[in-house]
Amino acid sequence: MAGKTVITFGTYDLFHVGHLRLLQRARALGDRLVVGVSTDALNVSKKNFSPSIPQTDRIEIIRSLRCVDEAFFEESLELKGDYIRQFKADTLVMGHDWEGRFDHFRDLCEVAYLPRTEGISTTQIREDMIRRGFITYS
Ligand code: C2G
Repeated sequence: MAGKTVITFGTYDLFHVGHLRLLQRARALGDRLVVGVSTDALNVSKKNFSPSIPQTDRIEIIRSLRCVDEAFFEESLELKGDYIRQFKADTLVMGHDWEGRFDHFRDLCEVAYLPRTEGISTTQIREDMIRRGFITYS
């Protein structure tokens, strides 16, 4: 395939501008952006976290973005190498909170860690909504 394919992964729960900017900057590193959206089951089993927004809605939002060419469900954290090969990715992009954690994929593709947007996160949005009494945790 002509051009450079960039791949990135994430949950993108309660989609916010930090997610958007990361995806836009990832897309700018190549000609095609493929996004692995972590499934609900993966979040529950590996991160002990149940997303507020179901995976079918999360992937629909990601697919609708102008900067995203293709999205698929990331079923397991251990399959990144397989996904890189499957989509013939030239570059893996991750947020800088993962710095160094994916360097072993450098024999498959380039690996880039991009800075996160300061001051916003899904956790912060959830906490703010709880503080305001919009949602409660049982
Ligand atoms: N992000 C960002 N700025 C923020 C918040 C998030 O740039 N303020 C980026 C993250 O670095 C990540 C993407 O947005 O690249 C998606 O974030 P999450 O949904 O929190 O995904 P993450 O936990 O990094 O999942 O294999 C998937 C991994 O579990 C990555």
